[in-house]
Amino acid sequence: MYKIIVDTDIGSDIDDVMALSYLLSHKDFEILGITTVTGDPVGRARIASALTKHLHKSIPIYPGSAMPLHIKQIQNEVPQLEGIGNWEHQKNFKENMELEFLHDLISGNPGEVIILCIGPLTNIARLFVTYPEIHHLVKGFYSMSGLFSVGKIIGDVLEWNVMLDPDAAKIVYETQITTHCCVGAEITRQMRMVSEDVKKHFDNEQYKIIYDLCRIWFEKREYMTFHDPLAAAVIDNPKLCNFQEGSIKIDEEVVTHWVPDAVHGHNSIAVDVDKERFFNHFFRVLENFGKK
Ligand SMILES: [Ca+2]
Repeated sequence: MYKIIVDTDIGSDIDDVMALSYLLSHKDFEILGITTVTGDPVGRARIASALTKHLHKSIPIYPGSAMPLHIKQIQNEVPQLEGIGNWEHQKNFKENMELEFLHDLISGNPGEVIILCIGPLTNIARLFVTYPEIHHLVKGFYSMSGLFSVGKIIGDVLEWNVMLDPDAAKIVYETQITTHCCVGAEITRQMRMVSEDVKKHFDNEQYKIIYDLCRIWFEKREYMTFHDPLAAAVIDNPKLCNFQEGSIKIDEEVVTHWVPDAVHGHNSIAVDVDKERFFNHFFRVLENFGKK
């Protein structure tokens, strides 16, 4: 059983809904807590609670940082809030308690807790700064963040989660954790599916809540990219990707760089992915969604 904390910006890109649904469906994951990050963290917490309540799971949810450490927030809106209108959800949350909550979970389960960060890294950076010894007690840290093969990439060279709070990303990347694993955008971008094909999976009674949350996405976009679910899935299924050891650096333009170094590096990144295997695994796990 994996004890996991999920730190998420659920409510913007749709893939956080997919990642959380995956983890909630997976019999080998025990979600100890959920924290939310970026603009309107309470709105994001409400969306997460709609999923947990629907599945009758009592998982504590704490809204975290609305603002990056030093720069302006550009992810203020939570478009998927529209999707929870008909679904029961928690409306009030304890605010400004997320760091204490994370600290208590990790120190109460020393060496057992895995953190999965699928949003900007603000909450986790603040945790590591506020409690400078806590990272020694973390079993593993996984994130969907960074973009590492810049030379080979056509299009954007900046990755969203790092771009929204590069100062936080730098702190987290420099923190030594036994397993410190990033799945970068050049890998997760490959996990793309045509919206019509995604709809075929979720347009039925079992997945009605997921479908409602995706509705706005489907209206406006032809594709869905499963960035965050891949970062979640490699925790229990590391064979989905090959990984390399080394160090992550962030330059002044907020571009992430990868320095392979199996001896001194404490980061690891995914360097490839088996897309078919991922989707087979993902949808197999989702078959348990809502089933006891
Ligand atoms: Ca996300």
